[in-house]
Amino acid sequence: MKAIEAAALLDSAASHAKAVPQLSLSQKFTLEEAYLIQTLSIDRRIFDRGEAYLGVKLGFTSKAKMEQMGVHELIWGKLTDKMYYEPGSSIKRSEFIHPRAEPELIFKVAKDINEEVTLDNAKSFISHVALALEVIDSRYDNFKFSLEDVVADNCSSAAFTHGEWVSVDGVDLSDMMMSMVSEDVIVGSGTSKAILGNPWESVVRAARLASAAGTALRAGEVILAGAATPAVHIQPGETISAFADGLGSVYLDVV
Ligand code: OOG
Ligand code: MG
Repeated sequence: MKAIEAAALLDSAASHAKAVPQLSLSQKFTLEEAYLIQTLSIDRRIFDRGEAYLGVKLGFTSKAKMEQMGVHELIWGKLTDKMYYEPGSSIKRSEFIHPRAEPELIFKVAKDINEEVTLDNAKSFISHVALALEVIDSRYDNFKFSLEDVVADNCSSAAFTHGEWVSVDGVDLSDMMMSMVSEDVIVGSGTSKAILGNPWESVVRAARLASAAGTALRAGEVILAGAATPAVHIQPGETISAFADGLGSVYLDVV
């Protein structure tokens, strides 16, 4: 299958909420080809259907996630406005295949990043941070994939929301308790430290990935930093919320 066909297959699987077999079961492909498939599938959203590009997401930034999914390399995907939900809004289970939620942090880029960023200067490119909830939904049968499969599938990106933007000067992200609650039960909790040892490292790594790909992270775009805890399945009738010290809470109603 050509990259353009694989992109169409995965995009259609997402649009129709119907899983497809892992690509790697029928063909070998490289990580570079996987990113090409990802780009071509995002191009369909942006150029064919007019979705707006919002920024990037990182995947497998925490051990918990790597272990849950059996993939141990940092990956990145793209976010569009179709994936964004206002906080507190309803999300339709039927529009997804086997959605799972995870609590995350999201950064707002204040100044174009087209250079190497370090932990020391990362803050100077970012104005705000917010608590986020990401809904991931692999387009593959049984939520199973190889590294290349998941990259081609835009890192399972499906939906996200976030709470109020907070100035980065007012918060300490280094060891923040983050939890996810469903119907008054804690379904996941961890510290922000689980995200690459320090969530600011997500900005460093996103900048590095962008530079390696010959692109930039632009002012106004977002960086979804990666989950600190394993993802949990979500079901209709459920309200799924995330909480973090200093960043408040955010929720989605699953209908
Ligand atoms: C891939 C996406 C991983 C994260 O936060 O680590 C991810 C997946 O687990 O399906 O979004
Ligand atoms: Mg995630």
